[in-house]
Amino acid sequence: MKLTIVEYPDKRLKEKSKPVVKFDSELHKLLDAMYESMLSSNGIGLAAIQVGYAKQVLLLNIPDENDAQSRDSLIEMINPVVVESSGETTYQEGCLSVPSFYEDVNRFERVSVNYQDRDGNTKSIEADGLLSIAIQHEIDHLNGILFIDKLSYSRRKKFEKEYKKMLKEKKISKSGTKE
Ligand code: Y12
Ligand code: CO
Repeated sequence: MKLTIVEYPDKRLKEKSKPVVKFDSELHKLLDAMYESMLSSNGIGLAAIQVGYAKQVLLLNIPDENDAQSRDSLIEMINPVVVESSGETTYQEGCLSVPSFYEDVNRFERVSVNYQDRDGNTKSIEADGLLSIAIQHEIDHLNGILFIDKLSYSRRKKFEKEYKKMLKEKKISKSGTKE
């Protein structure tokens, strides 16, 4: 299954994802295809809506201290729910659906999350650091929220201007012609 990353301002990114009820081979196929897409795009987190599926499914693959990503550290979360959160932290985030843009976002420092694995088993995790930030970023996707929605009014305005310019330049370089 070949998946394409959905990019802002695609309206699908505003959709609320639905809980998964069937833990079957279709779900496993989606998870495996998402993993391939995430790795080939140099991502460390991906939600199903970013490849056009409005399902409560996300992946996290935080690099180790040598900046290497291994399948052993892949976390697949189905139907995740944040049950506890504490502290505050700020991190410069990026998103495969908002290419070439990075901005500081405020998040909880630590979160505890209940979720299900690909076979429907109930799991829980306590996270801090980059994993905690990535979990919150990806769960936001399941609720139709992008990290750019968390920016101040003025930063968002600046983003919209820069992003529009970037899209225009991309279009020109693809067509090879100027207006
Ligand atoms: C901290 C903050 C945010 C997250 C969510 C997951 N975000 C990503 O995985 C972002 C990946 C990303 C990859 C890019 O591509 C390359 O670096 C080659 C990228 O660059 C371009 O789009 C040009 C931007 C974002 C987790 C933890
Ligand atoms: Co994202």
